[in-house]
Order: sequence, then structure tokens, then C-alpha cells
Amino acid sequence: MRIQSLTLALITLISVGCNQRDAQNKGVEVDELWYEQAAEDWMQALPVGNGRLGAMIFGNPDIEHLQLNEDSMWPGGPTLGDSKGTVEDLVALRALIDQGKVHQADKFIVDKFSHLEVTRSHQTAGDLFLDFKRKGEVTDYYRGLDLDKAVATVSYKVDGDQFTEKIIASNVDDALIISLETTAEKGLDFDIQLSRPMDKSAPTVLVTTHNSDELIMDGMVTQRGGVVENKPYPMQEGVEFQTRLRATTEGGTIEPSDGILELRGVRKAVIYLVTKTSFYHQDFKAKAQENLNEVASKSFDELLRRHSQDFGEFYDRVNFSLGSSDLDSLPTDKRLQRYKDGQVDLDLQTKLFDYGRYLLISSSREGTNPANLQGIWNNHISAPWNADYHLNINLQMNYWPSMVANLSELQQPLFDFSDRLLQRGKKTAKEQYGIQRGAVMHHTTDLWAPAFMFSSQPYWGSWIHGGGWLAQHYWDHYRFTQDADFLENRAYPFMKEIALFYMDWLQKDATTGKWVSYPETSPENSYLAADGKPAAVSKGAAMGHQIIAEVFDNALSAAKVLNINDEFTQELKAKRADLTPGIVLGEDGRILEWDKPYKEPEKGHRHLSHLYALHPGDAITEATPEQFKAAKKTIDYRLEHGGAGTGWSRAWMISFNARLFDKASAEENINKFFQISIADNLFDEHPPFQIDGNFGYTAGVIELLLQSHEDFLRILPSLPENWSEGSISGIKARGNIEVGITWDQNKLTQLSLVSPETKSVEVKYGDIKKKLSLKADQPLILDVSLNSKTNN
Ligand code: FUC
Repeated sequence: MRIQSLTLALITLISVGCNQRDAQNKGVEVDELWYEQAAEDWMQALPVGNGRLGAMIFGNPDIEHLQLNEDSMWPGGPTLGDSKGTVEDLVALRALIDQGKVHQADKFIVDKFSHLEVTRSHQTAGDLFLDFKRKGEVTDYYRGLDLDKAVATVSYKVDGDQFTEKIIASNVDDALIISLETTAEKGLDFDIQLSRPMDKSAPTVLVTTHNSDELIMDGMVTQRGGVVENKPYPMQEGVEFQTRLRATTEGGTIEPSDGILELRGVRKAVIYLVTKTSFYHQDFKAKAQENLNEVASKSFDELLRRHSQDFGEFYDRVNFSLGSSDLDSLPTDKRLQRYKDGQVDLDLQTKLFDYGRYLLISSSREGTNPANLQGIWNNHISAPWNADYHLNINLQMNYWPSMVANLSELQQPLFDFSDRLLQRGKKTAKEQYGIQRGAVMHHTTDLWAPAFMFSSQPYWGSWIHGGGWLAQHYWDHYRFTQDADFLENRAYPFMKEIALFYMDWLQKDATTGKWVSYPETSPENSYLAADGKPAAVSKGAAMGHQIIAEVFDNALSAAKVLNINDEFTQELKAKRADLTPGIVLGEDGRILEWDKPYKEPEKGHRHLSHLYALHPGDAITEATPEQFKAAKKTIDYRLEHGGAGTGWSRAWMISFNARLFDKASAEENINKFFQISIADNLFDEHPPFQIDGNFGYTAGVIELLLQSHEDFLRILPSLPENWSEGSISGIKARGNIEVGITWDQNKLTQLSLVSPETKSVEVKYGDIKKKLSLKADQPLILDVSLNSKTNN
């Protein structure tokens, strides 16, 4: 596949007259999305990104549009709001719950502790338009995204003359670069324009020309329609930025005119675009200039080579195939439609898997902010859910593929961000709840990492386990990478702070004698209280106790690895021993979501928070058969009542199915995911667009093929029936083991395991379970009976 792609890259580089589709028709395979027409709307445009900077490409032959993105485009600053409430309020709140006054508790929690609704959003970085003064008939149109090399291409003929545009978002050179070429004798005539949408009718940028070949767009992110405490809160300040663009040409002329660059008679042009912001650099304007000078000193071919090599270092680690790719000759939107019409397309399933990896590499790189609800791709001033960092599943789901798909470095932004959040979370714990030790984080946050509670409704805002859930990623990062330094210096300190908060938050329940967490809510969901009216706050909820148990267990495991045995671990053990259980079965055999088997107003709710312990947690496994069965029942009930209504919820289902070895349901949920939740550009739809489903899907696919959460490796635990032949390589299991699997007629044909260290590992395939020895860096190749094919 790589050699084929390289061949393709060479073909496309040397031949303007031969587009990718022509090459493909000649039997060259490539991981690509492709279309026969320009994007009419944003959900048809194609994303490129370097982790921080990105664009959505429309490919319009008349006026080409690149909608621009940068990950720190936020209004406001770190100072917005403070924690609310006091320790006395917390005592009063708990008393209301103890007295069964849950509706009063619901009101009280919001009145006393919440900043109510806050609207301040991640925003678009603006738009780049290339106005081709084009007359003539456009034929042979092609628009594609090569996932292998992370290059977008638009090509077509106008009156027989070939036009080719290539776009990359380079991480190594930190720029967007666009190359344009034509075979037309008279060259291309076009204007280059930069702009950014108004904020409530107020201009947000000033565009000027510089020298004869540069555009400079200066601005600051504002949010005049901002809301805080449910009240208008115009934000007139925010992150400052400069976007700088330079055009170079072969042949023809460039003239600056009134904030526009006019290019005439150009046979070849390269446009370099950089954006720097005050979030990252005090001297962001000087940095932008420096960045532009550096990138513009290189040719497009050189930049493309550097970019593809850098991108490939991540992307090429994994290869997934389910057999034939014959349908590659069909445009992606037509294939998708065919799928939506009922014809399952296995190769498109592998493309969507690869796309998840592509999107993560493009939206989360070392030193950037983590991928938000839209990754980095956002055309709004006020985005859905502010395109922020929701901590009650969405941000975490974004990072589910990172470890299993062998992209552990890409988690770095999540940890850098979470460490900032931890600092603010300590303040919130003290100020809001009077808890002196540790840190708390609520259901959502943004670039400035506030940890306090904000929402006007208790059922979504008053959840306190954002930090607890993030702690799982720290521990898992260690389990996958075995990076002892990370464990000692990053993971354990984070896990300890979260555990400390919980230790002081828990209350002794007079009836059960156990430690109970309350006030609790179950993310975004409500139950029917004794009077038949919906309520959110309860005395304990499944997810809260599952997360607390996990944080305690993982912190103790980490302490063991680090040889720590101190007052903290002693106290932790004692509290853990008497913790209220988070997995309790109701009479109907389902897992309870709250402290009692309440009636539910929304039986098919999209969140399955009480199954956290099944996935992404690991407390429910085959080794806990009753809970395992109950988890299946819980899922079935949700689905019978219209569950999995959003893209991310459906994607989560695939991982649940995988953990329950429910191949048939996995197959069905994959199909439904394609049929209901995937847009033409293969972005996941909540709706609207939300990238978590893309990442959840990629992670779910691996979960079907390999699991390692039970201290042994399960090979092909939940292979869907219709994935009868295929292979996957380069994926990771806990223990830092790289795994390759090939199968045919639904049976394993070859398993390969390699570890950088000599170690023993237990592996299970079907009913066979074996302990195997791995020698450092020596692949162990096994057959269907887990016997070695390599004799080592
Ligand atoms: C969670 C979900 C919503 C949405 C939002 C961004 O709160 O319940 O469905 O995905 O995050």
C-alpha cells in the first residue's frame, strides 16, 4: 500500500495532466476520499490540519474557498468567573438530599454553585478565497484527500487546459501551503483574499497588503454575543492573532490592491499561510513573520516531501484491510449513499477507520491544544456547544484511538491541558466545596481550563467527575507505553490529586456504613423521583462510584509500581475497602444508573454512563459474569427505546459490543453508524458535526480485533461475521506490545507480537490461552493454535 501510494505521489507530482483518479483507474491504490464535484456546503468540504492550524477545502473552480482554523481562537481569558458556593452550602445541599427533597436539591445546587450558562466559543480563524476569473467549461473534475500523505488535491480541465491545486497543512513547517498549476498558455488570473466573519456586525479583522506579495490579517477573538450567568456578557477581548500569507509565482505578475493580491498570467503559484496567536506567543506577530520567511524559502515539493514524511511517521504505523477495494473507483459520497441505501461497504469501513487516525494526527500534535468537539475544524463564531472540551465523554472519546492505534504521542496535548485544568481544579475544590486536598473538574471546560460548575440545569452541569475520567487516560498511557518516567512525574501526581479530592468528598452513609459520593448526577440524564417528576441530583450514582473506584484502584496500582507506601496509600486503601459499589443490579437484571431503581423519563438516553465500568473502564469483564450479562441487558434496553441517537453514542456502542463479544450487534451498529451518522466528508454527525464519533469509531474497530484490558491479550474477540477475511498491523496492546493479526474465513491465520523488552505475555484466541515469551524486538509469529511459526 505504501509503495503504491508513493508511486501515486510521484505520478501526481510529475504530471499535471494526470489526476489521481486517472492513476487509480490504472490500478494504483490509495487511501483517499474523493468526489466529482466541489463542496457546496461545509459538511462536504475536506479537512487538512497540522494539529493546530487547519482548513476545510471546498475546491470550487470559480471561487475556491478554504475555511481556516487555529486551535487557540477563543475569546476571553483565564480570569472569567470564580468558583461559587461554600462548604456550608454543600452541607445544606446534602441535608436536602438526605431528607429526600430532591427537587429542592436540584434548584439549590444550581442557585448556589453554578455559573449558569456560559457562551464563549472556539471560533473560525477566517477564510481564504481564490477568485479565479474563470470563463469556460469545467470538465474532469476531481477533489480528493489522500489520507496516506495528508494532501488535498483539486484538479479539473477548463476548455481542455489542466488545472491542479494541492493543499497541505504541514506540522514540520507550521503552515498551510497551496500549490496551483495550469497547462494553459495564458496562465491563471486570480485574486487572493483573506477575511473573517463579523462578530455581531462588528468587523473582527483588519486585512492589509505588505510588500507586493503579502496579505496580513490582524485580529482579536471577541464574542459580542457572549453569555455568562445566563446574561448577555459581550466579550470584547480575547486571543490576538495574525495570519500572514505570501504568494510566489512562476511567470505572470502579482499586484497588491486594496487588501487583495491580484495574480495575472500565472503558470504556477505557491501560497504560504501562517497564523500565530497571543495564546502561544507574546510576540506572535514577529513569530508569524519569522515562520512565513522560513516556510516561503522552501519549494512546494520540498515542503510536501517534509510534510508527507512527518505525517507518515504516524499514519504508516497501522494498516487495516478487509479485502477488496474495488469500490475505490466510486466517489466517496456515492459509495456512502450506496451504503445508506443498504449495501454494506467493508472497504469504506476501513477508510473511516483510517480517517479517524488521519483526523487525530491532524488535530492533536505535541505542543498544540487537544482536539475539541470539532477537532480544530469550525466555521462558527458561536459553535454548537461552543466547540469546547466536554469532560463527560466527548474529550475522552477523542483520545480513545490514541493508544490502541499506536499514536501515543498524540495524547500529549490532552495531558498538557489536563495539567492546567488540575491547577484550576484545586482552586475550585477549595473555594466551591471547602475541600483542601486535591482537585475537581466539572462537566465541561474550554481553552482557559476553568474547572468550576456552569450550566443552568443540574442534570448536565453538576457532575464532578471530569478529572476522574481524565485520570484513566494517564494510567492507561502508562499501561500502554510502560513509560516509568511518565508514570512518576505526570500520571501519579495527577491521579493522586483526583484521589485526594474524592477522599475528602466521600461521606459515610449512616444506613450502609459505606463511603458514598453525593450530590451525584448521571451525565445529562434524569430519573423520575417519588412524585413522578424528573430529578437529577441523587444520593450516589453508578458512574460516580465506578469512576471513584477506578481512580482509587489505579492510584494504588501506580503506587505499587512506584514503590510508594505512605499515609496517602493507607488512607486510600481504607476508603476503597468501604466504598459504595458502583455496579449494582436491579430486579430486572439491568445495572442501576442511580442509587435506586427509579423510573426513567428517557429510557433510550444517549449516555450509557452506568456502563463506564464495561468501557472505557475495565471492571466488568467475562470474569464478572452476572455484571457482564447485566451490561448486555442494559444496552439492549437502551436500544429498544431508541438509544444511540447521536453519532458518538452509536460509536460507543461498538466498543460496548466488542467488550461483550457481541459480534452481531457490532456489525449492526457499524452499519447504523454509517447510515445515520456519517456525512459526505465522512465527518461524524451528532448532528451537527462532532468529531468524537469519528474517533470513537476508530477505537471501536480495534476493540473488536484486540483487547488487553484484562491483563492478557484477546485476539479477534468480537470479529464481525461479515469481516470474514482481513488483516490489521501495528496496533498496540497494554504492555507496549505491537500486534499484527491476519484472518481468513473468520479464523486467525497469523498473529504477530513484538515488544521492545523481553517479557512474557498471556494471549487468548477462542478457547486457547497461552503464556508466551517475547524477546526484545524479535517478532513472535503464531498460528491459529498460538504455536510459534518462528521457533523462538
Ligand atoms: C454531551 C452530550 C451531548 C453533546 C455535548 C457536546 O454533553 O450529552 O450529546 O455531545 O456533550
